[in-house]
Amino acid sequence: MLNLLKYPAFLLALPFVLLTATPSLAADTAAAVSIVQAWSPATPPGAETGAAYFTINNRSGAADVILGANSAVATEASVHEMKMAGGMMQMRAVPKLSLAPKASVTFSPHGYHVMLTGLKKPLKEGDHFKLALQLQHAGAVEVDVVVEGLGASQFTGPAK
Ligand SMILES: [Cu+2]
Repeated sequence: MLNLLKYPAFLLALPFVLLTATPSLAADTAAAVSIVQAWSPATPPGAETGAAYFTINNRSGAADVILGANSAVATEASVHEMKMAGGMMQMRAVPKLSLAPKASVTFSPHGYHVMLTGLKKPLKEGDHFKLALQLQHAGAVEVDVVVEGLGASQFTGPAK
């Protein structure tokens, strides 16, 4: 049994999100890869960049690869990683991110994120927007991203 104290609330909400996820249109890859708990911190007025975080689940028995991302809210979306290098947090682009079979990867403020570059308007708390990831095998997988508060550090719930 889970020790509930060790798990943030957003993990406990996972079954609900899985049940309400939109099925993929491609029958042979339906639900092979799903994205849940997608969120972005709000951005201050004038900010040109934002970030999106989520958990991506590969339920298939085969590995897959995230090849890119896109969203109508920004001119460019790409997978990045924060990493400690020589005592400094550095950000680097990850053009191909492998997903092991039957594995999940959680994007979070101290690890992987989707960088949104060239925001067309500020991300406002309570809003939500579509983000699509391009996978080598599963194809395009879309998710609804909830905008949390300015400076938020985790997903707190579905769209308000
Ligand atoms: Cu970045």
